[in-house]
Amino acid sequence: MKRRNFLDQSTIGFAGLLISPNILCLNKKKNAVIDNKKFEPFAVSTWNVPMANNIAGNQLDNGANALDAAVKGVAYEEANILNTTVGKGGSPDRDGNVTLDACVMNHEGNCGAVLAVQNITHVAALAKEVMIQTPHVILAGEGARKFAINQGYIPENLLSDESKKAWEKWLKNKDFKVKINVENHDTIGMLCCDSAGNLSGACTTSGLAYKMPGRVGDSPIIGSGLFVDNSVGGAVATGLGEEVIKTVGSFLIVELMRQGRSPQEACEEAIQRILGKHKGKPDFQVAYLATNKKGDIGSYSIASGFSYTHYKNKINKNINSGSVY
Ligand code: SD4
Repeated sequence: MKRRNFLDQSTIGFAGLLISPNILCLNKKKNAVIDNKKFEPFAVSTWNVPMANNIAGNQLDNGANALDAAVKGVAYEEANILNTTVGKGGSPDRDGNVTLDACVMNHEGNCGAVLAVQNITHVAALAKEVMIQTPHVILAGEGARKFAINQGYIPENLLSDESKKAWEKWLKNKDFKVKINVENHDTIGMLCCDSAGNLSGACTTSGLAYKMPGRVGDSPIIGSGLFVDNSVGGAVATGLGEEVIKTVGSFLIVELMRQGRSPQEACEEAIQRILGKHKGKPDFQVAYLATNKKGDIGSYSIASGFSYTHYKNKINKNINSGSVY
């Protein structure tokens, strides 16, 4: 018995010696595959913004993290004087002052926002500074401007000659119902996924043209203009901010995706949530863009004319969104 025991044990031991290295090898291989798992990075932005989205995509391909890529991507539109809805060259409020709104949110659920900031072009980067450098999430108005200057931002005149002319023309009739669509658009909301599979986003705007001084829309409001949950996905909004805020649109979309809706289904349901508050065809536009962790994209708007830009595998293309009307 003793001998048999010895043999049994030694057989197990020997077999163990034979098997263990293989198991270790397999485990090592398995771990190596998990450790090295690379996600295919992508960037997606509201509207037709080939340059901004391409910048973000290239940043991601070169190893940038999702937040930095989004902030650098949207910075192109912030500096683009021809874009009259974002950054420098943006449309002013009724008094002729350009006031900018922006926010960012990263894969850890951290966020930062700046509201109604004057004289600072790159407000998405400033929102990121608020997130990183301060104990706060939101800085507004003069406080945000002072913070920017302390951080080394150079104050600039944001009112371009074109935007000034358009405002002076507007002053003659003072039409307070400014439409937001393809002819008067470009608030940029961008969602990026980096090669580590982390999602982040940025949203930046000059807001509604000829708004009341002090008015802030959805774009810098976390949950309305932008929301990211790295375990689920992200969403961004454009259009009439008041309607997005009332339904906390981007948060709603992420929560719907958490419950199992696809990004497309979630965007459509969020649009229906707004429409449910209005009788008949509304005279305003709201559009949503969303992604889940797999990189499935959804988009939907009330009125036709909304599109988004998508970058993956070095292909950057503009895609028309579905709409209710
Ligand atoms: C706002 N949502 O301030 C922004 C405007 C916008 O394209 O999206 N313009 O309400």
